[in-house]
Amino acid sequence: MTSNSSVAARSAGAPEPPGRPVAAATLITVAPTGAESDKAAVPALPVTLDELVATAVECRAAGAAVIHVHIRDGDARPTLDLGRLKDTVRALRESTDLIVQLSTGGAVTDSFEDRLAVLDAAPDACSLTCGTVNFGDDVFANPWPFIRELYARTKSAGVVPEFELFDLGQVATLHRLLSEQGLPHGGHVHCDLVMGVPGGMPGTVAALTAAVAALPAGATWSATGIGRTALPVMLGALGAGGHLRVGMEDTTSFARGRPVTGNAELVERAAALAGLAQRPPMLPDQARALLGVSSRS
Ligand code: KMH
Ligand code: ZN
Repeated sequence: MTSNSSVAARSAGAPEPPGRPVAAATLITVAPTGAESDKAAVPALPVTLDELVATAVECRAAGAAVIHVHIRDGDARPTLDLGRLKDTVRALRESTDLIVQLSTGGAVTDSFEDRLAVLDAAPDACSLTCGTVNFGDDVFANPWPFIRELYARTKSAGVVPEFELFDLGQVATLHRLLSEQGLPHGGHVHCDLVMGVPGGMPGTVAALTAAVAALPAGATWSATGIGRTALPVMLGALGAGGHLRVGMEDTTSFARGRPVTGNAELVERAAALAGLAQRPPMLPDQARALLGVSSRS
């Protein structure tokens, strides 16, 4: 048998390879702002509500289905002001059909109380980080009592959590959370591997593979690589059947020495790579069905 005919024989009627199923389409989440970059240093960062809405519209057109939102105050500093959060949710819903996912991570300086209160802005979804991690020179604190309280509140508020995982130990905590409190609102577990944070797991394909192998059965996942790990993580995630998160929260350089000009070009690049991988971007309605987020009536 030639090597070509052996390939044909293997692919005709051969069972699916073992492991997690590869999704037919790619969920792209855009994280446009974050809490870490300064507007003065990164002028293209969307920090006002108008800038955020304009970015959201462009990113939706480029292939995003979910927006992961951090907001800023009038001086462009990170804030969890509830009035601003409510205005933001409303404005994003009025101008796009994106799934609105508010950050409950906020900035490293935010109190647990303020982070819990984010749910009062009634987003479709929220982030929920599964453990404390060194975060550059800072510490992003997520002790167990806070995690379980936040998770319980997502259920009573009817908000779909996305489990943010910065290292392998946080995957173990996710298992602990699910075994204690059961499935999230919406009934589906979706995780985001945040890789390459100084203090968290590295943005490598080896780390990605180990983290994915440890996820709960049936969970779907996306991945994002911070800074220069953005591309290796994106390519690895596409190859391993995962989904993508991109945006200026995680990456402010498009290429070496070339700053990002706007979030849309990061979404366009992710959508193009997803298309090349024969897994084109998912529409928001498909993403709602995947994640268990109710349709907007
Ligand atoms: N800004 C980081 C300290 C999240 O959004 O939930 C936390 C963060 C995670 O970005
Ligand atoms: Zn975030």
